[in-house]
Amino acid sequence: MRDAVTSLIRNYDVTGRYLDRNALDNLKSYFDTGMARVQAATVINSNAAGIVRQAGKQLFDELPELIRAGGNAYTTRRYAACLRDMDYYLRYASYALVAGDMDVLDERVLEGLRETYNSLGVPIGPTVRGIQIMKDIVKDQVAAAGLTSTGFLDQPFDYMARELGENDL
Ligand SMILES: CCC1=C(C)/C(=C/C2=NC(=C\c3[nH]c(/C=C4\NC(=O)[C@H](C)[C@H]4CC)c(C)c3CCC(=O)O)/C(CCC(=O)O)=C2C)NC1=O
Repeated sequence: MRDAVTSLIRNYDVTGRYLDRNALDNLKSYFDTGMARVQAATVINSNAAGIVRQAGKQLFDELPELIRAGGNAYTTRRYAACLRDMDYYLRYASYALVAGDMDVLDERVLEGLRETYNSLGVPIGPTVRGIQIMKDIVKDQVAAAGLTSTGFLDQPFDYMARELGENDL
């Protein structure tokens, strides 16, 4: 699992180069956003259950067929599995935000996920929508907590949405 710093070092080490201007600029921008990343993660951590609940409610309001007979989130067990998946996406997004690197998402979340979803008939489009709803809620809450310069917030959510949704939307 990599973060912004280890990824960069790895790239330079492969070719035996010292960190150049470009590398140092990248590092600087990561460190400059470091405190804000930690604060954003703190907002997520302390509201995670509420964020997942609210996102689930909004998703099922938008797409009520998901929880009707025949829908993939119909039955208590599948409803709970759906919210649990949303909670996974949120938790790993918070890790990726702090790491400043999306590698943790590839390694722990996305690997094999499309195949699993396809084999269980979990619809990808609505899952992607659920991830986008969580992104919007997180952005609202982080802004409400008074944090500015949080342009990095979209990244993990967009990354998961894009990787999961690829070819399928
Ligand atoms: C940490 C990484 C990780 C992820 C991401 C993960 C996802 C994941 N979601 C699953 C199921 C599921 N996922 C959903 C999700 C949904 N259904 C819908 O209609 C909605 C659109 C959506 C919620 C937004 C449902 C309903 C199931 C159960 C499907 C079934 O068993 O029929 C399964 C199958 C095994 C199980 O039920 O636990 C996995 C592996 N597991 C992991 O370990």
